[in-house]
Amino acid sequence: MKSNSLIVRHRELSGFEGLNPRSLNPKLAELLDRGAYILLVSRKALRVGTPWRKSTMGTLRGEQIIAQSFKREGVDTIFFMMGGPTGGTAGACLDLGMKGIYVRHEQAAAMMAHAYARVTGKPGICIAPMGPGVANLVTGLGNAWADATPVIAIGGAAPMRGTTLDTFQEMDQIPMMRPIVKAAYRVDLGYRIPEYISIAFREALDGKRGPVYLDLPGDVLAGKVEEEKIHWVEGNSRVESRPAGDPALIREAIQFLVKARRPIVLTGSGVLWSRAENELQNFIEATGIPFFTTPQGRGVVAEDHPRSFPGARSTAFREADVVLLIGARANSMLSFLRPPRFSPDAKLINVNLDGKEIGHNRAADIGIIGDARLVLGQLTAEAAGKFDATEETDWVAQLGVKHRSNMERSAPLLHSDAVPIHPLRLCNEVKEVISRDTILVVDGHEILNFARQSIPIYQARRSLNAGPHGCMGVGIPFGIGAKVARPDLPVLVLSGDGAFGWNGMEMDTAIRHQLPIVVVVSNNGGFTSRKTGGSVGRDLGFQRYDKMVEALGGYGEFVEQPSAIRPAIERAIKSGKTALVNVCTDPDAQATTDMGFAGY
Ligand SMILES: Cc1ncc(C[n+]2csc(CCOP(=O)(O)OP(=O)(O)O)c2C)c(N)n1
Ligand SMILES: [Mg+2]
Repeated sequence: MKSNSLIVRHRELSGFEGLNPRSLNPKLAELLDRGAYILLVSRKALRVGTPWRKSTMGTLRGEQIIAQSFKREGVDTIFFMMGGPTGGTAGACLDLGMKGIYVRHEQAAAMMAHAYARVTGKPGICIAPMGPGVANLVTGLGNAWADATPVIAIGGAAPMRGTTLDTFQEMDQIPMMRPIVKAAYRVDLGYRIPEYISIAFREALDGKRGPVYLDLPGDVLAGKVEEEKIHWVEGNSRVESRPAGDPALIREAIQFLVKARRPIVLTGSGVLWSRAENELQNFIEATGIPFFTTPQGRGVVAEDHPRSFPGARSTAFREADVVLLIGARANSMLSFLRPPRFSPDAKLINVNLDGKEIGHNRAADIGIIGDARLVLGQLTAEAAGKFDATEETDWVAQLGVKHRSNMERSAPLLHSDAVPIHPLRLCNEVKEVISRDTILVVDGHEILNFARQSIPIYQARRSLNAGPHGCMGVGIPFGIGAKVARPDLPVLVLSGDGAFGWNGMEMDTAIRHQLPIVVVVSNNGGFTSRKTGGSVGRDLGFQRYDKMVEALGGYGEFVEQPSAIRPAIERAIKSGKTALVNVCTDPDAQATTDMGFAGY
């Protein structure tokens, strides 16, 4: 906080408009005359950071140009932290009617923007103050990069006129960001701000999505620019056209699939970004081919569809003779598509918008560059009359048997009355209590793996998790970002007690902004199972996270008995508040996973 700033608390404040801050406090009036920023804080409603500086007619400050450029790009929400020199940028965005969510840690702002992007399909926006604030964005932006998600981050920077002077919080921020974003630019001239914002949007959304970082020096943000000199980006500068697949390769792909005895369709987040869920379902129903998704691409078709066999995933991957991969990367989530997880003899048809992904880690027999929606439409048209989709082939029957036997094997634990509670029992209660359209966020290790096996996802953009980066701490910020994106949908966060710790303080953010997310903590007293994590640095104790949330003004429940789980979650939902249900689970329960995360 600048030394010439002052925080004014005003209980009855209902919004910034119409309020003359000079009337609140004589000391404030004096500071305002000297060009101070003003931050207004209220527990009920708030507007933050509008710099109460007079703007000469015909000029705009850099921060106002950013806000106007965002508006033209359709931005309706920003996630931000106050502080110099970007506080005025957030204020200018709020002045234009955007919703502002202000956080307790910049990492969380980046993660909220990430979830917002995954749920809406639009880039999420986060704004952080310079130096340590920007450094705190790194984990969130790195995670968005690993998850190929469009986030646009505005970072404050020390003024250009002070570069190299060791000015306050001066740091060379661009090199810090470059490896974890698609593009990073320092915005050096105020009149070019709209061009940089346009570049950021186009870069974030082009092909494989990803985060973009813009570095904004304080003097560019505060500097005035004559309006006629501003390089506004007019008209449609964002191309929405999608590439279709090469028709000859589409024909070849269908010939492969017609001849296949054990084909599978394997899809990733590319299908979600392209909004190709209906086209995928049509293709599956036209061909009868069993389908699987990456952990991040779940829900694109309901997982209780007759061609969904999640319990037979390992068998299907190992024995498939033709794999049709669509909008998914051959990364660790899919064991690089290599043996022993996949057969060395399997034929691979790889469909991706980004040609660089085709052939990565495993050569493709057919590589199709194209948008998932268009290619799936082409494949369905080409498949007409060539498949008997209703036929229960030996392959479908084999996967069905395997799926059912695996489900039956876990049934006793799903219904176990043991105390401490088995995490699968907790997952089963969550599964029973949530609606099909709930956005489910899962964070943690054992609990993530248990939930993956036991809670189906039924719709597109209803599942968020720690992602291909396995980034602990996303749970609460993802829940908040998802709720802001879709206030009409219920949001439930299932989190490990360890994972909760990273951004647990964001429960305060949810409470302040009246976002009724329900967080269920699988509290096994530490990081991972005792069997996985050993004894070094594992134990956290069975902390009362529910009391912490109550103290912040939310709703809390503490559960030790299996039969008490569901009523507690139901009461939490009914409370209409930001809620946390703290469920003590078995510290020795260890999930099995066939992911081989660290393997290469
Ligand atoms: C940011 C980050 N730091 C550390 C790790 C390493 N890590 C992976 S799982 C895990 C513990 C998760 O424990 P918890 O959230 O309690 O879930 P549980 O396994 O106990 O269900 C840790 C520390 C990570 N993946 N991400
Ligand atoms: Mg734990």
